[in-house]
Amino acid sequence: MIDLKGRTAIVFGVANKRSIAWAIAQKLNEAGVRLLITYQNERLKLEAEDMIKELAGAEAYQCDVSNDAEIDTLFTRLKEKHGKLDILVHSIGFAPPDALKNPFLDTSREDFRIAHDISVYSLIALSRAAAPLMTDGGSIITLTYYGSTKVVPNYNVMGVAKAALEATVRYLAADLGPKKIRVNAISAGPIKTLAARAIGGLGLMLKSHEERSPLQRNVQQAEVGGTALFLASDLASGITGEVTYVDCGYNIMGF
Ligand code: NAD
Ligand code: 0WE
Repeated sequence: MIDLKGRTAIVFGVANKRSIAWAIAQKLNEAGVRLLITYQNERLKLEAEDMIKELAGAEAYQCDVSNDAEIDTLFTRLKEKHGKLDILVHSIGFAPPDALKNPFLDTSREDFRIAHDISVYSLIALSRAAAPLMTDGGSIITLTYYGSTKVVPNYNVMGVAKAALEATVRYLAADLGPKKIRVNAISAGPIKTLAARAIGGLGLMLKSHEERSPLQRNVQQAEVGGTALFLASDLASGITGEVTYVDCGYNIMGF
């Protein structure tokens, strides 16, 4: 049993109970971590406040990561209220829908900018804001996908953004290593969440994963949560700048 009593985590990217961020929050909570959950906007507020009732001692805050002022306000409040932070989970990705529908060649400058701002730059901004609160060291975890390294039809500009995210993990790990802050990514296999359900052909993709992955099934949110708990814990004290695949082995196959 991993025991993280006395630690505090902030989790970004909870939209509903299917969110990978929610499964991570639950695993951390089971290990005794105090949870601060953030939701993107007013529309998601009630759902978030209702969900955190399941987590002892949890609090919910609003934060749109495309807005520097909101990030600033959030971390000022956290510093006042909690002083110290140990774990940050970044489980956010977004590209405008047209960019995932039209040919990659037609990606507009604005859609490229938005995808990278929300899916990649936000990790830099949040890490910079969190680092001064991680006075005993810390663990920063983000979520990526196989489309960063191989072409997955329709993943398009998100694949380019995930490649940049994985490189960002390495550069942040180098900057923050001297402060004993580790930065890692989990590359999850496809999971039927809100972000994934909006995609046409998800059913076919899940079926093909089931057939082709060594474990012959799809991965579940809770398994990603378990890996996040490990990466957040001292068991992973020697791991930083890495991408850990939690995909039932799909990525190792050549055919
Ligand atoms: P999800 O829809 O539950 O989570 C995406 C979250 O991003 C939502 O909570 C949404 O509110 C948040 N978000 C988007 N724009 C934001 C903004 N401007 N400010 C603050 N929050 C914002 O879906 P999910 O599948 O749990 O996705 C979480 C992460 O996991 C993403 O990075 C995604 O790329 C990654 N991922 C998902 C899968 C999958 O198949 N579901 C696989 C691998 C990686
Ligand atoms: O990272 C993701 C999802 C990212 C995502 C999803 C949406 C849908 C709604 C980013 N932006 C948006 N914008 C929207 O308007 N995944 C890893 C899940 C996913 O998305 C795919 C996939 C998989 C898997 C898109 C195409 C092909 C496969």
